[in-house]
Amino acid sequence: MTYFPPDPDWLPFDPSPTRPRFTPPPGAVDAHCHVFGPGERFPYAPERKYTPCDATKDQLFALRDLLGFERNVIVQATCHGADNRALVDALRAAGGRARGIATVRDDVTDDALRELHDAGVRGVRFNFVRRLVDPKPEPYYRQIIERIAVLGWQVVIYFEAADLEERWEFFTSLPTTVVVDHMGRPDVSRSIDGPEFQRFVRLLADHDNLWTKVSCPERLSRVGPPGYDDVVPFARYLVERFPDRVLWGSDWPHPNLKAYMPDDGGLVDVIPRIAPTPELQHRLLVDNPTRLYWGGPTRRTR
Ligand code: 0GY
Repeated sequence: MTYFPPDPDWLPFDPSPTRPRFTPPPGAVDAHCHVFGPGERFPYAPERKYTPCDATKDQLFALRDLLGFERNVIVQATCHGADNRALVDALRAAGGRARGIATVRDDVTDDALRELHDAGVRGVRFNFVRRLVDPKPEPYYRQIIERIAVLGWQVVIYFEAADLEERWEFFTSLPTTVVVDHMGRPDVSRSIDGPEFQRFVRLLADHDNLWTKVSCPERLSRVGPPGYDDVVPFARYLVERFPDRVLWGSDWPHPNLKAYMPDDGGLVDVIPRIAPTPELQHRLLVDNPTRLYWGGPTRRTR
């Protein structure tokens, strides 16, 4: 058994978040969160670029209940590499109330994919953020897509805003549903109408297989909590323009934040400001993630 001390500057998640004032509708899904370890049972990957504090499935499920959510989509984090055992363990323990997004290599076997599917995995994540991974050449990802598309899985992509132009052809050629993490990480000190964010808007407007998570105000904001006022207009713009292709996630346990750790209840209280009507809230928190990860019910919105 190996003990993995967290990085010296690692900020642990808030151990006692507040209960939010906003009550999510029944069936709400937290569509972006992680489990870390525990490292002694599920070792962190040798190729990882950070070592977190443990953040276990039981702690995640307790948070889900406190925040008023019913389901989670657990996303494999880079600190576990392509070893999805902690993810699968959490999915199996969730009793149908969680789905997963895995990381796989191009040599993954069909049996391994089938096992992930049976546990509740419904997609793979390709991460292009260089401080987290060393991105691979495009054929590598295409080989994986060929393998997972037959399972009906989706692709989640994580990139920095500045990378979108360079990877446009690749992202727009993907044949599956594609979900972009954290609004493509806009620089929220720039204008919503400026070329950078509008390039991202065009990505969604011109490709109806692309979705996005309106998540991570704590990562993107310059002004910070409690209001995250600089991020709200960007998220609200996407929710109002693409109401049937947006998801919300807490991003618990908030890896790699360096300045402060958010109160998770406070993050939930941002939701009614980015999705200002009950109808938009229902689509964001219930209809969209249920359709994408649990296969229904679908509701025509356009
Ligand atoms: C996030 C964001 C980050 C980390 C990861 O897989 C990861 O390690 O996604 C980050 O550092 O920006 O979505 O959790």
